[in-house]
Amino acid sequence: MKALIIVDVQNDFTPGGALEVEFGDRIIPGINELQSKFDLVLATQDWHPANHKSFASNHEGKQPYEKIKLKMLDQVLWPDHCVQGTKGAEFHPDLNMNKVAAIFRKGMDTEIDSYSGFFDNGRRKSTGLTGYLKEHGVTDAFFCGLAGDICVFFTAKDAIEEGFRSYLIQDLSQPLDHKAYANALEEFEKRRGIVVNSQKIDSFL
Ligand code: VGL
Ligand code: ZN
Repeated sequence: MKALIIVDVQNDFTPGGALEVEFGDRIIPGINELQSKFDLVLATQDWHPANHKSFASNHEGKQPYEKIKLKMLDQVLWPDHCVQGTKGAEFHPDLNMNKVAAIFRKGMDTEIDSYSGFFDNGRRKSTGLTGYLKEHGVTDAFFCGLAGDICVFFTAKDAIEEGFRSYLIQDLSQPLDHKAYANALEEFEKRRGIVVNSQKIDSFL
């Protein structure tokens, strides 16, 4: 059983958004097209309270992209983004959500960030995604979305550790930082993750 997991294709990560990924909207038609090939389609949604500690605005004198320690973990401070209930947190209007069976929200705990759709960055709490996938008999998990070097990468990497065959669809993900993305893909493959192109995905389905 194979599942497609669409990571954080939200307004704030697309052009015009608070934490925009350049060309982040260009992957959406391809993601929509791909969905019909999967029996199970899921999505993750970055979903922060306004007082989230990953926001620079919640630290006196700090600017976005500065680095701090949060609960002993390295934390990049971000512009306010994906605040619960705002337009920026909504899925991009062009993303077809009809086939999406469940949405896994993350980043709700003010004290810790959550790049992966499986766990927070300290691996303290699970979102339940592993249990959901296992209960549905999923063996192979395919990931795409935004941002390629951050939430797509960390989610796909955790999928390997959770015992799934994990595929990262390279052309249907867009990174915030291209150099970080190249490093991330290399690390993903070293850990036996499989980087695929949507045009060649049929041989894996
Ligand atoms: C993300 C930074 C902060 C992502 C989420 O979805 O890649 N990046 N929050
Ligand atoms: Zn976030």
